[in-house]
Amino acid sequence: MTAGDTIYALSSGAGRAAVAVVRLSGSGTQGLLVSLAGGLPPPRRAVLRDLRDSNGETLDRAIVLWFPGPSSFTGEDCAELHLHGSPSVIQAVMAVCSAWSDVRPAEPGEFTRRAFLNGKMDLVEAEGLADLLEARTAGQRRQAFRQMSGAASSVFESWREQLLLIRADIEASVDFADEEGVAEAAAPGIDRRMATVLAEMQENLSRSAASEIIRDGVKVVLAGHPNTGKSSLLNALSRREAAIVSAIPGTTRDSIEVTMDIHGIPVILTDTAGLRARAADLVEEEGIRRTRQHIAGADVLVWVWSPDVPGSEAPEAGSMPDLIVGNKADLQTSGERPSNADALFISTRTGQGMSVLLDRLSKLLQDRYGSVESSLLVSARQKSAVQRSIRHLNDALHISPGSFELKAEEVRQASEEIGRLTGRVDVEEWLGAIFSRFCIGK
Ligand SMILES: Nc1nc2c(ncn2[C@@H]2O[C@H](COP(=O)(O)OP(=O)(O)OP(=O)(O)O)[C@@H](O)[C@H]2O)c(=O)[nH]1
Ligand SMILES: [Mg+2]
Repeated sequence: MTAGDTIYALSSGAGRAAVAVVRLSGSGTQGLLVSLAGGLPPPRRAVLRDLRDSNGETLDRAIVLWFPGPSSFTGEDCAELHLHGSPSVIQAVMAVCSAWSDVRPAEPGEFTRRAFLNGKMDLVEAEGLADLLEARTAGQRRQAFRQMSGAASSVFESWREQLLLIRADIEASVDFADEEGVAEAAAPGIDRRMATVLAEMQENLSRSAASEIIRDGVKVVLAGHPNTGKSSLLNALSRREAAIVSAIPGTTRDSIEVTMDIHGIPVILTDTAGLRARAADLVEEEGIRRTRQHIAGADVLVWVWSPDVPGSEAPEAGSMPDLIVGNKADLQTSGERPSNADALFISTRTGQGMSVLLDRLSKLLQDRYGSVESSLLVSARQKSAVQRSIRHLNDALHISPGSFELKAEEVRQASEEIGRLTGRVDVEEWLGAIFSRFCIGK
């Protein structure tokens, strides 16, 4: 990527639509806009203009927006062309853009990348923006918005600032170890302040597993013996024929995943191969091995049994189902119906009990994952950065007060990890913190 390039892209979705948005960024934007629209509109005001190619042919009548840098999304000169959304109009306007020298199609994520490089957003905000664009549920949307809007970043930044100041205090103790009073003045409370930041990080880390689940989806796994109706249940819950259903035990060989939204919580619902001691063949055996893996990795395990499959009530040894569901309630069998009030008995055929099951599942998901929006760490990258920072802080706390240099070094690494988290690691800033705090000019 050459920073000098001007980039353009169709920023709205592909295909026929009422409106299509072509976006431009870079120093060539101004010249291109003048040529296309016959002049530069006032900044940040929507104006209606005829767009013309170099031969003077009118291509479209469009809404044109001009965002001179640095007050733009990328920090560079930017423009938006709101065109009529036909492929022909889009193609004609893009052809004019590409004919301009030093103007080229943008690479994926390049506008956001430029925004990051120009300091318009940090890495966490960029991640939040990416998450927001992918958000499928209300929970995902809220979580992503908090990251994108900088609310999470400001907390991370405050951790980093506190660590910079703590380090500045330790450094001062080193520099003035011989001077009476300075070391003593700086030393008290350093460990306590470190412990406070550490506790805040740890608290966020402990809540982060649930946030990550909200981001990626809760893994709900349907397991049980063959022929109990797991695939039928997956189809009923997802309201589509995603899995093959048949009366032959061992129909499902490979696990099948569907994503769905249960009252704002994203769910990855997985249908698995029925568990039985003797698999019919190697393929089924492999399927059963995968079922066990899914059971082990499930966030929510649903055990499905049915009265016409003897012995199917008892969950797989060692597994801890969150819900046990008896299926085929419509069958007039001599099979025992569970008597306790908690027992769920449904029929995927008649729909009996399905709403109770959905309510129960929804309540379980809400209880566990419904209030996780307060956790700030939502991605594996963010989590591991904080984990590393915590490790350095723990080490720092265990270093004896006399070993200033070692302690300071651990705190430096701890703050650097947080700096990496937001993408703002900068040695100059660190020096600034020390010098501004201690008036070392004396
Ligand atoms: N009577 C009745 N039959 C059902 C019900 N749900 C499923 N079945 C039938 O039970 C049989 C097995 O259903 P599946 O959904 O394929 O069962 P499975 O648990 O996925 O089976 P495997 O893939 O072999 O592990 C099919 O013939 C279904 O039509 C129900 O509520 N009532
Ligand atoms: Mg099946």
